[in-house]
Amino acid sequence: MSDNNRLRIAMQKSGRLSKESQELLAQCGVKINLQEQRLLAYAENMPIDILRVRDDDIPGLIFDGVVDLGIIGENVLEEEELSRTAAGEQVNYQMLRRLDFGGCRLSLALPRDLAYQGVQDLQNCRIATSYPQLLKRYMSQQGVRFKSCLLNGSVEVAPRAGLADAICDLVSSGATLEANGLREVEVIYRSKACLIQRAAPLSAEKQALVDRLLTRIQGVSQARE
Ligand code: PRT
Ligand code: ZN
Repeated sequence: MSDNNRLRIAMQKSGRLSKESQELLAQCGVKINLQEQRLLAYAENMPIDILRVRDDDIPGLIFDGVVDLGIIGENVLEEEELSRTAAGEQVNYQMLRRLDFGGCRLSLALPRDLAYQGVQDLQNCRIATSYPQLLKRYMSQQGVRFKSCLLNGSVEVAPRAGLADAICDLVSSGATLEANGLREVEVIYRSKACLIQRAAPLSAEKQALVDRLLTRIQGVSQARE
């Protein structure tokens, strides 16, 4: 990778967070020449390198200190944190700021025609999800036992396919649940994109640059209110 004096920022390459992550940096005055297929992009006017990866890789890159800053959904961040903690690892990072995009909720949903009175009704059910740790934490707080079915995509078809009784998936408009004959019954986690920093201290120059970016992000967000 390029020289160590440049601030390394990881963001999603392509997906729901990419456009607004790029816009956030643009609003901070960072001029990036993004070439669609490239993993690495360079800022023209500041000592910043952009690493464009799958969103799932971003928490680990921060926890391992491989990059300095990351823009990531809190859902993915917290799932990876819980997963590493469960594996006995220590996880350290700094939460710099919640951002104004990427809003969604992680919800439990059931086939529409199934009766539901409360989360106790899910006792011993099989629940399909891409977020087993967040689901496990919620269910143990509620004192409800369940069986997990890990799917990294197409979670919403699991009940119809006979793989699970219920699902726990991200929802924004609710259209996907609706289209699959499912009903949202509990919101277990609310997420937004956030800006995080690795735990190990940065050089004085890099930290000064991070502080300048944060001031600009704050300015942009206040101007919107
Ligand atoms: O390729 P890569 O691994 O980087 O991307 P990805 O496919 O894993 O993630 P992506 O781009 O789909 O989402 C990135 C992040 O955006 C998520 O981790 C969330 O923090 C945030 N986000 C916000 C969402 C949604 N809204 C969302 N609606 N992520 C996913 N969805 C999906 C959901 O899983 C379901 O399939 O959209 C569907 C539901 O949407 P509605 O509008 O029909 O309710
Ligand atoms: Zn992903």
